[in-house]
Amino acid sequence: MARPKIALIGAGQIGGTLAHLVALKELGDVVLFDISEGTPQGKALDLAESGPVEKFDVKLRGTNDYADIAGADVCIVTAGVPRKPGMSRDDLLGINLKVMKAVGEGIRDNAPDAFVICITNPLDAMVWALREFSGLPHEKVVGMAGVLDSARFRHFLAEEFDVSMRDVTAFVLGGHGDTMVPLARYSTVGGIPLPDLVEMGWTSQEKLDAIIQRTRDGGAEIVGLLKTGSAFYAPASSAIEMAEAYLKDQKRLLPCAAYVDGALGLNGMYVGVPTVIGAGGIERIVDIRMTRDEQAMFDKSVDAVKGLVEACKAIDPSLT
Ligand code: A3D
Repeated sequence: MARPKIALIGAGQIGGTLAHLVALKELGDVVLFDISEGTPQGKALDLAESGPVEKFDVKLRGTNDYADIAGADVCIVTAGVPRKPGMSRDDLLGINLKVMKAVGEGIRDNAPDAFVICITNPLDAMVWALREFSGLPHEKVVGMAGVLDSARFRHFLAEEFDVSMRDVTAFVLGGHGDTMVPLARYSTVGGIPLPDLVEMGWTSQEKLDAIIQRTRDGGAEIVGLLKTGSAFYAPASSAIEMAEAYLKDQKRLLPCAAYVDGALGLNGMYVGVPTVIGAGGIERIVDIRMTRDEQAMFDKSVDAVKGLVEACKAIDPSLT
């Protein structure tokens, strides 16, 4: 059977890391696309030359021509600009919306059967716009944010409790921004919910609140340290987890920016929710119950995403 074809649209920091992970995990052949001439070709060749050492059988090629993504099974989109210190994700909206138009049309014309994972920020608005421009089915276009935000939460919790990250689960929902909603009640260590661990004296409510805030600020913390761009290792790993769930029909339950129409009281919008990813793409949205406080936080996050979508429509009237 032919290897799956994985198109990476954007060959910058995340794009290059994605290509490396795809090769190391032998998930499929890689086409790296970018508008910058030489960048995708150079990265693809450099990575291919690591093959004999790493012992992977994967073809990697770089291109500036959308025709080369033809027939891709998965497209992961990182094209656009990242933020610099002092910028919010929302400051990227104007520039990256134009990029989503070009990318959406490129995917529509060349890889209409692909499962598309968007990473470009501001995430929830960009994945919505990418879906609109591409015209692909909603269940085949999804945004990566919740897996990353939850991974950050899990990392901080594992450090606080001095336990293996493998035994820490966490759930971060809502929009990928300052209003994201880390849900302590649905986050556990070995199945024990965080509020119980506070009662058991494993940590204090103050420390847990600080970890939740650090999770919300997780992207900005890295931007502040790097100064020249934003996080790329953990975002790439998170998107690969989603791509693998699709390619291997794993039915993973992962928080993703998915199109929600009916569940969680939402009518037709993209926002971070628990989903099941399998061969059908987003196969299910998990309609979880929230407490009044959790619902209030989620509603605030939903409103922030709606504001960004309205801003997209104001910039590009073809989006209705
Ligand atoms: P960077 O290293 O700048 O790579 C972006 C690449 O996109 C560059 O190589 C550009 O040449 C290329 N590009 C620009 N315009 C186009 C176009 N029209 N078509 C094709 N390629 C184009 O950035 P990065 O890889 O660090 O980040 C990429 C995006 O991911 C940014 O928007 C970040 O804000 C975003 N990001 C999102 C998360 C989430 O959790 C959602 C996390 C980290 C970064």
